[in-house]
Amino acid sequence: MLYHLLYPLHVDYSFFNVFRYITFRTIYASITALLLCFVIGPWLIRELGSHQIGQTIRRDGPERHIAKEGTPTMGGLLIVLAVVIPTLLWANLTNSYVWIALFVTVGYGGVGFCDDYRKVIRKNSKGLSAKAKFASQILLAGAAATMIYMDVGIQDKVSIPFFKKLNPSLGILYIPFIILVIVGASNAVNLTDGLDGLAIGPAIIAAGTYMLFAYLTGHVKIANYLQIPYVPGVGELTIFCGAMAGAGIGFLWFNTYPAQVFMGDTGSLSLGAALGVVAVMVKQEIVLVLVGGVFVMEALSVIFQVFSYKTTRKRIFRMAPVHHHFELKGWAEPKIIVRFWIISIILALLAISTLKIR
Ligand code: 57M
Repeated sequence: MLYHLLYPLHVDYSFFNVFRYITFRTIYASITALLLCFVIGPWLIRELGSHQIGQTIRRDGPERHIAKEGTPTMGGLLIVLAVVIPTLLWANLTNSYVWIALFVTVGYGGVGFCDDYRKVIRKNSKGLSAKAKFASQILLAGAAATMIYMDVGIQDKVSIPFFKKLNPSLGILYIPFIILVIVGASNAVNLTDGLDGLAIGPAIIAAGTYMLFAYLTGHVKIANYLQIPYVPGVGELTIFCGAMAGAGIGFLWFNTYPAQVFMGDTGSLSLGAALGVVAVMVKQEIVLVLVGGVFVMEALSVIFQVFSYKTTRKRIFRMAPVHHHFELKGWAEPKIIVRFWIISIILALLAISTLKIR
């Protein structure tokens, strides 16, 4: 909105030229997201608390979680608002990529909200049924995939990290592939969200990494120089990613150990899906496995644990997802969290290096 209102003034006042630049608007989108969190956060946490929108803690998990009973949840509302509002303010709203990213973020936030609402307010401990949740995720991702494939005309070629010339075309299979990326990312972030700051830290790092990818992919000269796919207009997603990183840092202010609020499915599903859809649109889909390596590791720990238990009746980990394993080994919560952040930073750097090592 600000872009549309203020940039045209550059004809009379050259200062307003600055609104043309994606870099400038990204910085201010991040700052706006942060400020929104600081302004709305304390009020929202008070409101959630006063309406007793607090977490019920399962008794079969690590014992130390029992002390977290009643921590306000659904803090993801803050994340979604702090992503959407700055994007609407600072991005070019005639850009389809921006709208698809917002559609997925709000859509998955809505699914998460329904789940949290049923769990917390209607005291239905199971929330939405697994089937309903999965079906809504597929439907939303399917709608986004169709828009990406049909409307905005993104090529169905997938970039394989480390291989400059290997870009297989998936044809119509690109649609199920996109669905897999979005739904997979969303559920992996959800599984990771089990310790204070554990999901939001890697999400901030991933948003920062995709902020860079979006900028490079949308810049014709840099994209040609790096020999990565050039996608005209996708640079506007830099602003969306900047807002996501800002919203994440703002949320971490309150979610850091010991957490004053949890994001709930409202936050985890929307953040994961947002990362997935951005990865697809900036043509760095496969490298998401590396950028979001902590989320992948958490999801794989569950898959291996379930498989091993079903086939051999033996567990690989003391408990999955793997953060519970370290808790049960006696590691302090902040130690697990910060170490997972460190792993995320290393993986993000490796992912960025794939731009050159090809
Ligand atoms: C999300 N939710 C947290 C909070 C957060 C298939 C199976 C592996 C599924 C998995 C599962 O249910 N995952 C879904 C995990 C929960 O956090 C809430 O959920 C939101 C995210 N969706 O925002 O609202 C708890 O996590 C803790 N928490 C924090 N700080 C935070 O900032 O401390 C969350 C955010 C919160 C709080 O305690 O209550 C969760 O862990 O439930 N299931 C599991 O993870 C279970 N694992 C399991 O059964 N493993 C088995 C098999 C199936 C693999 C095994 O290893 O044998 C464990 N989860 C819990 N207790 N809580 C089992 C024991």
